[in-house]
Amino acid sequence: MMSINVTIKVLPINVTLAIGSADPTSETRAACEHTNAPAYTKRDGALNLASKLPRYCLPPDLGPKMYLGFGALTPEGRFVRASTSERHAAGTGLHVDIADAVNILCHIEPLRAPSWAPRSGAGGLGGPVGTEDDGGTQDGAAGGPSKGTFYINARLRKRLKEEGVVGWRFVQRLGDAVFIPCGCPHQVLNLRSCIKVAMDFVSPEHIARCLAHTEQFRLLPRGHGRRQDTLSTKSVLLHTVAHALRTAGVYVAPGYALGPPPTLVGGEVEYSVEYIAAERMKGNKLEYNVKWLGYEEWTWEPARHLKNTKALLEWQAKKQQNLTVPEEWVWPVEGETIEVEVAASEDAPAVWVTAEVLVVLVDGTFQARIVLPDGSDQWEDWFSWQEEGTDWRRRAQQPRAAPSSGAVLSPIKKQRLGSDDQLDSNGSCGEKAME
Ligand SMILES: O=C(O)CCC(=O)C(=O)O
Repeated sequence: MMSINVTIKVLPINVTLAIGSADPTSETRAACEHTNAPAYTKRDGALNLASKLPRYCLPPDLGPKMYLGFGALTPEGRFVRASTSERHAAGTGLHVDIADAVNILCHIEPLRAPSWAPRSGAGGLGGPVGTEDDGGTQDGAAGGPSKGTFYINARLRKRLKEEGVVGWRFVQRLGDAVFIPCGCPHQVLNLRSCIKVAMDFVSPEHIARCLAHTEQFRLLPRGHGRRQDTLSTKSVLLHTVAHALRTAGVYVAPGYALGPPPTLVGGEVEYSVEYIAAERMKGNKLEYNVKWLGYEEWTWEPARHLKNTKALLEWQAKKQQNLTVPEEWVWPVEGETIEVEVAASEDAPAVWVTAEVLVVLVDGTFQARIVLPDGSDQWEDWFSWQEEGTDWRRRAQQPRAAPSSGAVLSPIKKQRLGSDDQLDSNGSCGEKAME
């Protein structure tokens, strides 16, 4: 596929956007995130409430989106006399969005602008019920290609004014990032052919409005295109409240978040890494399998996320030690049942429980799923060939004891106790279960 390179100049970075390349997503996203309000526009920005959704929730589609717009002006700076369908391509009709958005004008075709447009070049033109001075061409209801059915032209604008509805009109210039608040009716006319990228976010200031619009969309008739909650607004709100309570140390919902609250570093939310358990190449990029401190969760993270962390140094040291798997070692196979040692706390006696081998890596480490015999809990953990006989063993040996219901156990090598959530209903640490 042909690829066009466009340089986007958005402070504080310059991004080269490869239009037509296989995956321009990361570049467009970088452009949208590096606005002058990254705490809002970054996917994990502290003031972007969508970032409060936990990792186990499927995130809403916040973009980035790319708008490729045809210009409404001729090279001489007059409005084109075009067919309705062509006019559709020169703008986006009147609509409201359920999320806040930032929209950046990245590229404009090099053309002469009309005398009234600013010298630096105007790509898009918009604002709540504000439109072009159309010179007679935009005379009807012209909808955008996907959004909005109506385009408010000069005649309709006049009528709206008589009803007391007025809006603003402004020109978006090359490199401008326009913030469009959720629920704000707006339309766009591209004066010149241009490329814009946009990204959605959910600000604390507008979450109430997001909810109100979600509610309105819910009441639309069945089958209506906008009768959907694309933002998962209520989930976002619920998890924001949970996050706030947890951060304030007020309340932690059982089983919801066992981990310590994340910290804010440079306006970004950061979680603590407990340790790295494995690495892999995805395409030509190195990724690490990360265990998050206090969370029963593993995620694959790009190497850059782990830069300069203690966990990475420890992982590299461990890899150094693990280099040679002894020839005589019998490799576990995926699906094999083994036993692993688990304990409720440092001091509690250990018990062996069965686990299923999930993945075996070439360095002699493997991941296993541990399931408590009574089915009350299960989790995944990593083991290595060196730990055979201490942290795990083959099935032939008899289990020492089986834990009874209600006990909350973790592998001995990774103690995770410490929060009230892991106490049993009597407030004890499940010692009864170990007897
Ligand atoms: O720039 C455009 O053409 C449309 C932008 C817009 O209306 C939006 O992002 O909601």
